[in-house]
Amino acid sequence: MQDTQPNTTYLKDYRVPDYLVDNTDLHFELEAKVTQVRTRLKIRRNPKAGDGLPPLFLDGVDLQLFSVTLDGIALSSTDYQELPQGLSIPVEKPEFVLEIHNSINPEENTSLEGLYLSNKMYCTQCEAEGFRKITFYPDRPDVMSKFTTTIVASKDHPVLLSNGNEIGRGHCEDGRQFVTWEDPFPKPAYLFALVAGNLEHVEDVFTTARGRKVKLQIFTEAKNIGKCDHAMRSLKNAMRWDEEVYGREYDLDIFMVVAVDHFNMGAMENKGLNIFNSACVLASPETATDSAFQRIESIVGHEYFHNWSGNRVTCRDWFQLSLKEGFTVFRDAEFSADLNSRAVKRIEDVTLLRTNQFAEDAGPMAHPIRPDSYMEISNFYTLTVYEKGAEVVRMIHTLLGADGFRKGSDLYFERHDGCAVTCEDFVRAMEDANQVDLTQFRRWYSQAGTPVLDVTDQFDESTGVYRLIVRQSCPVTPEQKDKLPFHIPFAMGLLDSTGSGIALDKAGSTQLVLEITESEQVFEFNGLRERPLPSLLRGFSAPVKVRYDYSLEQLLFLMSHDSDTFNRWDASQRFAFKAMNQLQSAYQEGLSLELSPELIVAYRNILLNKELDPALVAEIMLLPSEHSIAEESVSIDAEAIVAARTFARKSLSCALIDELKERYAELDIERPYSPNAKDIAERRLKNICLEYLCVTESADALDLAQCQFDSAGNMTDSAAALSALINYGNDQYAEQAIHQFYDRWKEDTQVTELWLAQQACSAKRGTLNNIKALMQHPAFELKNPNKVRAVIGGFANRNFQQFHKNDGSGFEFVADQVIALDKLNPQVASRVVIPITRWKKYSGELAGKMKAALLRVSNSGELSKDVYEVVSKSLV
Ligand code: 0A1
Ligand code: ZN
Repeated sequence: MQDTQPNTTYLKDYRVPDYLVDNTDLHFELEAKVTQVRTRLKIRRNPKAGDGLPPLFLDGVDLQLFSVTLDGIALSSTDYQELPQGLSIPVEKPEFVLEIHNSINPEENTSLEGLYLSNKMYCTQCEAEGFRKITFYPDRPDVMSKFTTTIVASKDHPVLLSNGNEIGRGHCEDGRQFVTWEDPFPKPAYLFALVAGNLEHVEDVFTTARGRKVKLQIFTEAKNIGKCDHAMRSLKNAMRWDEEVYGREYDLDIFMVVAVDHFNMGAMENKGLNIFNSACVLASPETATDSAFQRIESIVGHEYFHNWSGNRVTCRDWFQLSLKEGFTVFRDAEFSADLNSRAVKRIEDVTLLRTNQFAEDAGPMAHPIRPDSYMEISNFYTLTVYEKGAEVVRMIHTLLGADGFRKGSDLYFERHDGCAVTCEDFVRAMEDANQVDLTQFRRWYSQAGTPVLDVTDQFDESTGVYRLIVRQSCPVTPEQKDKLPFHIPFAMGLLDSTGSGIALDKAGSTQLVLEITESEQVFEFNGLRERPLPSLLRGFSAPVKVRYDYSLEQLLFLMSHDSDTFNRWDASQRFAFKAMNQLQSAYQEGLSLELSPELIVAYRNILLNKELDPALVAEIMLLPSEHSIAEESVSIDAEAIVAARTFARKSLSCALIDELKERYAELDIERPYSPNAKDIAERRLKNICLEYLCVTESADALDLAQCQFDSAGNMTDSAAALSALINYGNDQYAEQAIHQFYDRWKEDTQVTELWLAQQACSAKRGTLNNIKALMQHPAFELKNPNKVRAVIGGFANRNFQQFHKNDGSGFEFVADQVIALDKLNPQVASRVVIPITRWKKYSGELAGKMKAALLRVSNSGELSKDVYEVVSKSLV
């Protein structure tokens, strides 16, 4: 049991900082076990903080303190107080210089926050509160300071990097060397970065719209130097895009990116020195899949876009995290949509939101995009803050239109450049630039949960009047019972019986954005000749669930006629959900299963439709995942979900075997690899056909997979073939493919991670015994978050069947791993625990077994704040 309960921090308690730091000079002497840190801070009383001179509090965690000097005079240890969370120093003057000498131990730092070692490279991660693990400092985003950093290291670490511009370098008498960096832009400590290692780099130049030349460098270990081209291309595309779409130019003369193997998240936007998880930056056609190429493009864009939305204008406090993250995810999504297929990007993002963010909104950790409180801020880097936050920004974009939104963002950047601000400031800039009132819209920032729109309609043949009746509601979430109505932009159209869009206003528009603001609202359309078919929430214009009782025929009609590509796909999802629900019920009642013949006909038509973008065909063919079916369930019956989906896939593959073969053959074209939208779409559809064919486990199909495995010229095809062999081949072939693949790629970290994940995610291979064996494999490392995400995360999040085994062994395993990981890396542990926190949504014995596993974590001894918060909130 926990001895002391971690404190909760509340938004309502926000106070401006007592002191400001104008300058921060840092001096590091790097050593694996004892790194010396000397800090010189120019501090002054914050004029906005009131009168008097309260003690100065500096955050500090796991630091060894040697000395504190105030205006050149050494303080004795009785002059200040060393507390568990930092230093408290009495102050007598409104301005002073404070010098601190402390040491840290990067080698022992397995939390990967602060300064740590990855392989042999020193690197930092300071967001959100990692800087306090480097030195004593007011570690909060509203304290912005100009940083100068000197790094001293031995010759084994020839590359020494920090934020800003290099202003000096040289050799020390003892043979070590040093480099000094100066960042001219004041920044909060969370944007500080330092890297030291034996690194190589690729270099390029970007010329800004105004003709300034910016040096671009990507640093990696020598073995990865051939994997940087795609990231460099993506970076230049992002820089151009931000100039064109937002009028934002880069502001330093140099922009550096470093790839590290040990990283808790995807990447970090440190000023001028982005640090990336290797998996989110390194790619080559032989080693990276299409989705890795796309992930890299969007993350490189995301981190770059933060230079304005995050760095130039930052957050006042961590409750405002969505200010930078929601906005930046929206920016990166639009960037990817502009460079690739807009519809496919939207489908992918909405699928993620519906499956995982909706589940978060319905679970014990549900929170608004601007939370009111937290115990550990790292727990709030969530799909809600990021992805739902981006949807909220998108709704503002929809309500104001592209030009209005741009006016708003210009005003926001102009007003707040160099400042630490709030979500409220963002919304106000949007309002002021457009003279609109977003008072009610602000509820999206403060209310949690996924709103539901119940839609019904009426048509009066005699008058030609059609009415849409929309009722909104929002489920109860922790600490929020009653919700006020949201302001919801609801894009819609009406189709006539030929499938054409009906004119909805005098201008002849066939699509309107209705503004829903009341709990119940009626929208009237006049002059209709026949009952129309509504196409609702086009493009997913708001993060809500829409309930409308479509018949199968109507869904089929929308699938083939809706002018909104997203809604054509969405109709197919509704169709598939209906079929899957029928199968689930039949399974639960012990009846024999039969897949709706209409679904088979519809899927055959789609598969053979050469007019449709193959990417869309692929998305439709996939069928909703087990997790999205679970999310839709009132009470999750895991066994029935697996049975229904497995049966549906088998039935489809048997019924469509000839069509699948035909399309596979047609799409199996040899060509040089390029990660462009068209080729990616064709490879995706081809590999989905291959997978369906293998579902039949026929020798023919498995031969195809083997043949593709042996001859694939890129990792997308190779990995798809491996997956088919792992999931559907007989054990001997699967085993052989697994060995062969590992032998070929064991020196490549990214491919090895993929290899681990494929086994962990396989319903067939990823049994608990295999997972445990995989964790003993030399390729696995509990201290590396990517490996943990591949194996433990793969099993718990993407191996629905094995994780949910009726005996509860999957939950027990996850509990064991959380307990072990919490000692090493609390941030990772508190993510790994999530799949066992949603026990209340399960039916039957699984709920009890999941809760028991969670209780075991809860009672396992002293927990980190991170895990304690998630576990305790899930047991309420
Ligand atoms: N700001 C980064 C994400 C990030 C957050 C926390 C981290 O460590 C705890 C690392 C990265 C982004 O949005 O890309
Ligand atoms: Zn971000």
